[in-house]
Amino acid sequence: MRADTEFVTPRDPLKVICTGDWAAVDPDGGDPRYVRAYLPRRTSFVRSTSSKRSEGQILAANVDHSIIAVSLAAELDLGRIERFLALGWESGGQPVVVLTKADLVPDPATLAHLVEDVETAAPGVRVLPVSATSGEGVDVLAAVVSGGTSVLLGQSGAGKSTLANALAGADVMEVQAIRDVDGKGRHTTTTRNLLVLPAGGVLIDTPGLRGVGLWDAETGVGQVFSEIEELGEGCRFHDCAHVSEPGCAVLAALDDGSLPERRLDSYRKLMRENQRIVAKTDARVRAELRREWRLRGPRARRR
Ligand SMILES: Nc1nc2c(ncn2[C@@H]2O[C@H](COP(=O)(O)OP(=O)(O)O)[C@@H](O)[C@H]2O)c(=O)[nH]1
Ligand SMILES: [Mg+2]
Ligand SMILES: [Zn+2]
Repeated sequence: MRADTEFVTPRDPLKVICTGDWAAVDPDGGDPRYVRAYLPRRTSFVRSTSSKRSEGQILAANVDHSIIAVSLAAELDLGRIERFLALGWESGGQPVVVLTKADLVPDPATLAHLVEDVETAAPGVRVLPVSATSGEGVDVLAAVVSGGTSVLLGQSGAGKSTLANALAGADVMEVQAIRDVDGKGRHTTTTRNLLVLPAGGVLIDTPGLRGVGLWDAETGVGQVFSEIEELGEGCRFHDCAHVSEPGCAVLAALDDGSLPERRLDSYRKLMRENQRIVAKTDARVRAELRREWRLRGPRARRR
């Protein structure tokens, strides 16, 4: 346990108290009650704020499941799902993909195809079609989220708040009034909200994230593309870049068609993006340290 004030008014944006953090409250304290300590986080869900400033923003803490909501009303964007998955894995929890608005895909064969497509982009991840309208899959999802803390992620308009209401069994979250045909939607949910579910578990609804930047998510990216990383272990050179090296198992899998080219391209893209962010962050941290030393210099000299 730690009760340092630095945790409450931190310089590091990742130490800001956040939805999902646990606090020890003094039961004998007066009114308002005093927080005695914040419990250390088990996991945290972080994205980078904007492309200009290289800062992490913590979205949720102590997440056991990241529920990635993807609307079946819009065309599937596997690249975007992979990006959410990378963040989900990196947060330390188990990701789950829910394909929302399944009532809009009445043909079971078409739905099965869509699920399969998403499964190729999500090894080790459960892909669950759900509909808040028909109730399909909601009980399964309720069971998944009944243990621990879950965070709902996905674009604005994906149906997160509607799903949160279905799981809560009450209209607690505000849902977008206008039907969202292009999947872009407006941001109705502006704050993060924590719900205690009747079937057990805690659910955090997030505002629609139009862009999710990776934040130091190399492990997460690796987990999204676990089949590529596994193939890479069979390459002749252990530092193989899978570009033109002889004996490359990844290129061999591309050639024989067992690895889709889209997957390899997406893997490279997310890895590159992540490396850029890490490099930028390192530069920012170095600059901050230099500034601190400059400020500290004269004072130290006076002493
Ligand atoms: N057909 C259908 N529409 C849905 C379903 N769930 C949500 N919607 C609609 O999708 C829109 C966006 O929903 P909302 O929950 O606000 O999305 P959020 O931005 O991800 O929280 C609303 O107009 C909902 O009525 C569903 O299961 N089926
Ligand atoms: Mg919402
Ligand atoms: Zn290789």
